[in-house]
Amino acid sequence: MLNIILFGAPGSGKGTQSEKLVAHFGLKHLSTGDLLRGEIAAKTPLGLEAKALMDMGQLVPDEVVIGMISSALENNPQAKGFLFDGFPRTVAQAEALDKLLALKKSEIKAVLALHVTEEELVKRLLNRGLTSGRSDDNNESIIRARIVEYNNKTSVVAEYYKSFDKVKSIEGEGTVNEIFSSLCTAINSLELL
Ligand code: B4P
Repeated sequence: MLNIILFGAPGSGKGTQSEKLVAHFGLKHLSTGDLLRGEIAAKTPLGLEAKALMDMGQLVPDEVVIGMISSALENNPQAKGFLFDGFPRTVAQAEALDKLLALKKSEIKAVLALHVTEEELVKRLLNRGLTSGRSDDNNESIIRARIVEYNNKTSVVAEYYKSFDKVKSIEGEGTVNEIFSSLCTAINSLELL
């Protein structure tokens, strides 16, 4: 299986690039943000709990997202690989993912880390907030809180995977197609290994 993590701060292009990558490589896209927004739209108890945290720019509890990913892995036994988008966001989530994949006799092949400056992140998310209807995108202080949460809890996930030599840094500023091309080059170099 080809399992890839697309890693980066909020607004770094994970969702944008994931759509193109799954179409190109035939992977199953697993976005915890999309799964959580699905729960919110369906007004489930989990969705209501998640919405309150997401609206403050905070992470949803680890056990909630790990449970969602565990179900998604079980529900897709035929997948030739997974593209994880926005997950894992904490070291506890990363350790849980490694265990879930080990049960499938599989592992993360690479972590592709998109690098974008904070001012560009804020600009992109405020811009998306004009049309997305997402309550976490239309207020600069919430966007900055999400970036603080990323710096405090998520950036260490890259260190975790660096210790296994799995991280590839990708320039995340440029056109969508330029960044897609860099990601494809990184993935193709893996498949040749
Ligand atoms: P997510 O849904 O994962 O969203 P995100 O990080 O905000 O955005 P993403 O990175 O995918 O967006 P993109 O750059 O593609 O998370 C939302 C919330 O859910 C989190 O804050 C958290 O509360 C919760 N959550 C999710 N997963 C969790 C987990 N594992 N644990 C705990 N909580 C979790 O797009 C941004 C904008 O940039 C778009 O408008 C796009 O068009 C634009 N853009 C993209 N590429 C561009 C480029 N090259 N140039 C210019 N603009 C570009």
